[in-house]
Amino acid sequence: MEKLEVFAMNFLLGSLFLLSIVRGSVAETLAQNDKQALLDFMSNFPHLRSLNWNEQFPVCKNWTGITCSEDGSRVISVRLPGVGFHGPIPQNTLSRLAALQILSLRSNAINGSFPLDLGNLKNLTFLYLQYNNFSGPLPLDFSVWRNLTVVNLSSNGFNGSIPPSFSSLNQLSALNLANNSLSGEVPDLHLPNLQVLNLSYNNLVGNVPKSLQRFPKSVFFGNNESLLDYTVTNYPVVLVPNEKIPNSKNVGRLSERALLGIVIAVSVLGLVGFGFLLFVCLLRRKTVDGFPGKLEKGDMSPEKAISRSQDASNKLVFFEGCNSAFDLEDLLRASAEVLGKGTYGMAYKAILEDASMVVVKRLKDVNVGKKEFEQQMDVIGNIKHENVIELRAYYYSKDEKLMVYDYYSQGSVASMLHGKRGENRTPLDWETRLKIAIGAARGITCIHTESGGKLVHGNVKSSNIFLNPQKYGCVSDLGLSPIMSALAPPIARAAGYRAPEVTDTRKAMQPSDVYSFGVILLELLTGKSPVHTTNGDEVIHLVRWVHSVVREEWTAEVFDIQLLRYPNIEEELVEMLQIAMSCVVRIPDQRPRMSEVMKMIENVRATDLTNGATSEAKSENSTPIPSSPGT
Ligand SMILES: *[C@@H]1O[C@H](CO)[C@@H](O)[C@H](O)[C@H]1NC(C)=O
Ligand SMILES: *[C@@H]1O[C@H](CO)[C@@H](O)[C@H](O)[C@H]1NC(C)=O
Ligand SMILES: *[C@@H]1O[C@H](CO)[C@@H](O)[C@H](O)[C@H]1NC(C)=O
Ligand SMILES: *[C@@H]1O[C@H](CO)[C@@H](O)[C@H](O)[C@H]1NC(C)=O
Ligand SMILES: *[C@@H]1O[C@H](CO)[C@@H](O)[C@H](O)[C@H]1NC(C)=O
Ligand SMILES: *[C@@H]1O[C@H](CO)[C@@H](O)[C@H](O)[C@H]1NC(C)=O
Ligand SMILES: *[C@@H]1O[C@H](CO)[C@@H](O)[C@H](O)[C@H]1NC(C)=O
Ligand SMILES: *[C@@H]1O[C@H](CO)[C@@H](O)[C@H](O)[C@H]1NC(C)=O
Ligand SMILES: *[C@@H]1O[C@H](CO)[C@@H](O)[C@H](O)[C@H]1NC(C)=O
Ligand SMILES: CC(=O)N[C@H]1CO[C@H](CO)[C@@H](O)[C@@H]1O
Repeated sequence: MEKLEVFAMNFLLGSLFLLSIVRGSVAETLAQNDKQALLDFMSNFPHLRSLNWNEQFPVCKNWTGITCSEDGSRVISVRLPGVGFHGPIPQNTLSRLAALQILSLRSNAINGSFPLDLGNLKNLTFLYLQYNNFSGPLPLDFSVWRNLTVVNLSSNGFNGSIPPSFSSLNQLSALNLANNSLSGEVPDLHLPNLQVLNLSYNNLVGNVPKSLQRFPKSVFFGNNESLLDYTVTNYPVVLVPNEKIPNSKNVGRLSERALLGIVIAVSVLGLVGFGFLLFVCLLRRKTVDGFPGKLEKGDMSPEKAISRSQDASNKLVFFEGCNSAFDLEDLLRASAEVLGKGTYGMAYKAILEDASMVVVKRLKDVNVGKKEFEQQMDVIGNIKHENVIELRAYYYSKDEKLMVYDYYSQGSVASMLHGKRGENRTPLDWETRLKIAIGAARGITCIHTESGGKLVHGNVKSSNIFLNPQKYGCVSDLGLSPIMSALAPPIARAAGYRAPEVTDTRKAMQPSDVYSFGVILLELLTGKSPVHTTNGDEVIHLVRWVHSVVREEWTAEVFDIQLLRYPNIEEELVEMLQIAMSCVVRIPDQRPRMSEVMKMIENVRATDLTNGATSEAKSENSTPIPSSPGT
């Protein structure tokens, strides 16, 4: 640590460049035509709930229900379920969004006939218009939408016959025309990829063509009895987890097929029919807005805190605080996008009907049986702390293991620190970084004291840390390592966090969490990723790099230049660096315990206050950091 003192002196004496960051004006690259089309759509379409479509704000980033292509140049998805649209869809509005792939206007009160001008949308892939009041015939020629994969027009007033042109949709995997007034015979539809069909509750007559006799009779209920006069051939169910996502701005997105796959798998596993309402615990607003309505620890025994749905074999198990009901399909598919691939599987964002959002994680390579899985979920689900992201619900079946969490819209600390520069990324000030560190330290400390002090987070990294409403760090994805298969030679990024003694991820211990947390502190201080490459393609490990810089006494170079704009925080930076360095020492026993780390970090700012130093960051608009609320 002497080195560090020399280093600190050096730093203080050294020349500091206070860089003023020129903030580029927020560039809106979205085609003006798309923006205008959306504005025309909204202003000509009466609706009950207001939309936050403010012309001043960037469409792609900020407008509810809109998703753009990766380069932000075109709108590719419009999802506006339950907004209270009424009357007919205004013509020549949506049809101008030529790159549109997903259109969801389900659960509104739209009437009039099918908007034929949507024929312009050659890339349309997912069409959800169910639960409206459309009437009249279906379009004759569906072949104009060659990419259509899911079509849901159920619960409307469409009449006339089913167009045989559906046959030309090679990609079609789900077709729901149920609960309309369709008449005539069912055409012979040769759709090899069709996996979900529902034609029930129409006025169809005649016989079911051979090509559709693989579907169960229930998909024809509520028509002329003559339709039920066939013998079901094999009903093949294939899980189609196609996680390749077309043109989107996030890592991956809109993997509707994957989610559909889940739905199918789930159906097959005992939830056939949509009659089953599965209840998902959604956190109440008050909990979102600051966790004051939290349960007191002693309030409820773990047994009581967990309520289970009635189905005996496979069920969505949720933890306390349930006040909303959704069916699983609503949760998984209706408005889901891929958030990204995590250490243990894909994460999806599901936007529920009431506009609240949850994250659904689909675990891969779970390595334990049901009982052990459930036990671990109970342990995780019962951790209630404002700096730990709460597990809302989970689902276990042979083929699918899902976990449901709250969604944090600002994204992870990793994306805040290392995300692409641009409209959405402003450099994190020191105040914010300090609060991230304090919050995360409190969260991990809480985890380490749960379960008789045995629980390990096991996956501490900046992409698993989010900001709670008070802007403090909040940790996620804990406690999974013991139930997952050991991670083989780690992906480079994960390796940057892993303590040197961890060879088997399943056997991670608390000191290895401390190491990983130290790496996060270094990330916050340096603004650099744990493993990154230099211009010369040399791979740099953050911990080694910081050591070498400190050794060489190239002091000022270690800190993120973004931080050097704030005066009078050098001491805090140096102090934090010392804490970080103590966490990343090689020998596990020599690392401080997490509770000690937490106290040290909490003191970083306290010292500053007693010194009477004021920092720009503090005087701006932030409140002093309160001390630990006695966990
Ligand atoms: C449709 O999608 C393809 C492939 O993603 C793309 O090349 C094309 O530009 C899109 N069409 C329009 C009109 O945006
Ligand atoms: C659509 O609904 C409105 C009332 O919201 C009604 O005045 C209008 O006649 C309806 N149009 C059609 C085509 O049903
Ligand atoms: C739907 O339209 C029919 C007439 O076409 C009307 O009787 C009914 O009230 C409408 N339903 C809603 C929910 O607007
Ligand atoms: C639509 O289908 C065509 C042909 O299969 C394909 O080239 C194109 O990329 C698809 N468009 C999208 C948006 O996936
Ligand atoms: C059928 O559609 C009507 C509206 O057209 C809706 O009120 C009703 O809930 C739907 N029934 C089912 C079973 O989906
Ligand atoms: C469909 O409904 C409209 C009224 O909404 C009616 O004029 C038309 O004749 C119907 N078509 C068929 C084929 O039943
Ligand atoms: C279509 O919508 C209905 C009602 O929301 C839903 O029950 C059904 O699962 C959906 N089907 C498909 C294929 O998306
Ligand atoms: C088909 O749709 C009807 C009406 O929405 C619904 O009651 C039924 O459960 C659906 N059947 C299947 C097999 O999805
Ligand atoms: C059902 O179809 C048969 C012939 O396929 C017809 O004789 C009968 O009238 C139809 N029933 C109804 C209720 O439409
Ligand atoms: C919903 C949403 O993201 N709204 C944001 C739009 O942008 C303004 C300013 O950029 C924010 O204040 C809103 O919260």
